[in-house]
Amino acid sequence: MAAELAAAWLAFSAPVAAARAARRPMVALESTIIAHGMPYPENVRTAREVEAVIRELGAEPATIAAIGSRIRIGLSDDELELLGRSGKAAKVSRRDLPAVLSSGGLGATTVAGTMICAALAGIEVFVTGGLGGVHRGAPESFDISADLQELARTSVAVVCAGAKSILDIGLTLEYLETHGVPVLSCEQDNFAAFYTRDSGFRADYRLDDAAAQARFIRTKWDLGLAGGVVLSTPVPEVAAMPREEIDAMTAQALAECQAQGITGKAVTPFLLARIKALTGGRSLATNIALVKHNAEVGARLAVALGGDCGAS
Ligand code: PSU
Ligand code: MN
Repeated sequence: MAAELAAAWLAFSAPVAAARAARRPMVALESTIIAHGMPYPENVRTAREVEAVIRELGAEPATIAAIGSRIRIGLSDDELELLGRSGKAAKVSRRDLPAVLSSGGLGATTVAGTMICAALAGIEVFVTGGLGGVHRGAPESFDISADLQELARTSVAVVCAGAKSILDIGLTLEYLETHGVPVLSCEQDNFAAFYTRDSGFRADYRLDDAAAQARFIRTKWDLGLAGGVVLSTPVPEVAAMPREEIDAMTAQALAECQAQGITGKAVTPFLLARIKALTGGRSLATNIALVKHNAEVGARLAVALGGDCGAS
């Protein structure tokens, strides 16, 4: 009954509906990164390129947003353009979904919001840029992304380039440990740090191979251990930012954020935009490169989960 009620809020694009009917592997994509994480027109262009990467590797991309009182699973070019260009989309996390759907507004889903929608749509793999996490100064501000709590409860694998260095990555990993969320890494032992490859913190398990990642994830869910899995993969070496530069820019952006009294859901978009400006646009190129690389890793995982292991 509950599932039927939820299904009435979902609307699938024709390509995603076809992939579902044929039980082909699917990969969910978020829309906050489009509406709030990158400037126009790079945001829309990147969204389409990321979808193409996933298709090329044999999975169907499903970009998710709230449009016209429906959770849209799979977006047309016009809908991507609307999200990326209008500047009017709300940033939609768990608490915001009822508001945007009941009012018929335009909503870009965060990692947390997209995980919920992907799970409702039966999509097991979700590709993003970087996870939200525990913000620096969280012991005072209480600013901990709802992404982490969603990972604790919703059974979707989230492929990311680690968490942004604007966060306290050590505390982010502690929080995930407390909530029993496994953190996998591929291509290196350590958890990634978004603009840079190495956070300095080890991931729980290194699994380079998609089949091994799929076996781990399927085993967790077969055991009834609900909740997400994080799969971290580093930004390709050629696109990584120098660590000293990103650290200095991050410190400056954080100071400006505090001085301007910016709080709540506005913090992350502000920091991303300031770091982009302070690096003369280079952080945006890094951001785009890492999302595309995540898409490759996510597509391979979706194929592995959909293949040998069999969808449950
Ligand atoms: N990673 C990016 N760009 C983004 C985000 C993550 O590369 O824009 C977004 C995601 O949607 C994530 C959100 O869920 O930032 C976290 O926001 P907050 O810190 O307010 O929870
Ligand atoms: Mn926050």
